[in-house]
Amino acid sequence: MKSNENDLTRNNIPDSQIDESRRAFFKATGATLVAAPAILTSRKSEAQVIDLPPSPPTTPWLVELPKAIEPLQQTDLLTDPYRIPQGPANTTYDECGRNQHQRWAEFFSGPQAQYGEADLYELRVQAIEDHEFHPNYPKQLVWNYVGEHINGDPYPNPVIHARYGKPVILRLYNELPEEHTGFGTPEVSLHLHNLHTPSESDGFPGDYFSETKAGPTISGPGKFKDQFYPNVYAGYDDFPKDPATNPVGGDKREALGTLWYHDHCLDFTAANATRGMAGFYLIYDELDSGNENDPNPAALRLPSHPYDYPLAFQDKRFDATGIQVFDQLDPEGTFGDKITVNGKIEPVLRVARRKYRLRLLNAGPSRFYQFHLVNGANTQQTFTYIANDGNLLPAPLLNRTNVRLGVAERGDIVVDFSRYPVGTQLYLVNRLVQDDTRGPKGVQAPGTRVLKFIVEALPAGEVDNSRVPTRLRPIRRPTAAEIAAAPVRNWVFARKNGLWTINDRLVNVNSAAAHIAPGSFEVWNLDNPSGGWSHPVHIHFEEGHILKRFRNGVEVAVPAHEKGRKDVYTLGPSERMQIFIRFRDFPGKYVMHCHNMIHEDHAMMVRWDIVD
Ligand SMILES: [Cu+2]
Repeated sequence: MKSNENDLTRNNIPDSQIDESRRAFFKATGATLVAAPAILTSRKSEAQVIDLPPSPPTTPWLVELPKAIEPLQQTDLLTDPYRIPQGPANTTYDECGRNQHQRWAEFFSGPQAQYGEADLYELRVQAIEDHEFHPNYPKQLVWNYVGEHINGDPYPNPVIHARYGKPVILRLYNELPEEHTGFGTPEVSLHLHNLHTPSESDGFPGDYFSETKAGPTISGPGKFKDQFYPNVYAGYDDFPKDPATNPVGGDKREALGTLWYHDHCLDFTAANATRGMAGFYLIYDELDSGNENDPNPAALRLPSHPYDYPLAFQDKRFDATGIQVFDQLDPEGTFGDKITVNGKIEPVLRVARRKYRLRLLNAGPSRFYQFHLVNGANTQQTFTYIANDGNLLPAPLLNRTNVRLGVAERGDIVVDFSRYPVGTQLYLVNRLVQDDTRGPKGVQAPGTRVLKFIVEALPAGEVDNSRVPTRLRPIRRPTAAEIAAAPVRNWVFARKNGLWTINDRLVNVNSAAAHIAPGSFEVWNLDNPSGGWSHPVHIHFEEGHILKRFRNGVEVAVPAHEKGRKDVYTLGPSERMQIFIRFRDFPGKYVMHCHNMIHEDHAMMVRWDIVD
């Protein structure tokens, strides 16, 4: 658990002195109050990591996922006059000391939000006592974002449906117990990956809060924090809003679709996210409208709700009694040997005989996946790959057999289950071999079955009008002139004294390593000279274009699914890549980090700022 005193200490030390020993001190301090079920050794050897016994066996296919995942309903935040969302922090009524929402007056008619101006949601981070990962394991404590289901029940880690042109204010209450047991820390910073979000709502790792504690980059603790998501396209300054020609504002080629939110608390992202703080945020627009029967000729009419189905995969480890364990002190973390799908181990999803859009998310903390769809004889089935990292590709990739996902990467696929008779059983398998948190080793069939599909008849009277057009979303690629004119920045991802560094430095949220002019663009070289580790590098706030990839110094082809816009750049061993990225619309502090959350927490992260 962090203390204010420790945070102040870290605040005041220059970057050069935040060395490994001091960092180890913080991590150890952070763990003194952690009790079972966390593993408590302060520095474990590799041998000890390997000695961790495997998770107890589970009987597959005992639990079913819901056939439909309803979106979170809105909360009325406007009836209590003291708690109406507003530009500045509402510290009088216990909001934490966040910075003022940027550009508020461009989205709201007055100092407070009015009815109809934004979609309003409320989530509460809570300790849930009775989560069941699998019927063979005991019900256990998890930490979830809890909303309210449309039927009035608690709705853990809800799926939020948003729309370009309609801002969202998400009010997050932190109701985690201050004195807690197990891994994680009860301060939170919610990051919505990778919406074009103003800095103060980005879930910057130093912006964590609880009722009594505040991170080094916000001004005070509080019970809640409002996050403002303008839901405009990137390029808002360059492509101004116009009621007739550009009603959303920004460059519609920059639209995102499959996003997810998770905790991003400094030093504890892996622990908090794997303890259960992660959910989906899906955003739609005129093109990707979320309605397969949309009469608008511009609409793509991809398979839509309830046949637009998000699936989050997490790797988890359980002790001999079936309770989840995680070592937040070991810089190599805890490698998960059980894969949960939307929080369940080896679940079944009953699907109708029709097309589905499956949104696959690697929600970490550190395992990579290569998913294949197979039948009962392990024969590969084909599907259409339509989006990577939440960005629709310019054109669908047809007849694909696999989706490879680094941590935080997303892959949207369309599977046509109408090709199979009723009763057909199919499996999503992971064929990527990996046995520690350093990275994947190779591909091996038949792989591990993580999800079973059972094909059922289409409900009576229903017709599948969905389609996958030959063109999806146009892309604005950087021009040769822009690339030639772009300043170049080099970032080296390396291991140092058992921790992880970027350009030889551990994270310091108080100091930016790059100061970037608003509206500018740059070429970044991301370099992983190590032969031993893979780093799925995530850059907040803006998507980039991969220009070139190198392995052992030799240029290699950029795979087709990486030729769209990206926010996770997976660097394999001895790999380097060159990317082009713009910095637009909302100045402030952001980060780049390895999204192997274990590397991120042990301290492979760098702050960069957009500043005038
Ligand atoms: Cu890494």
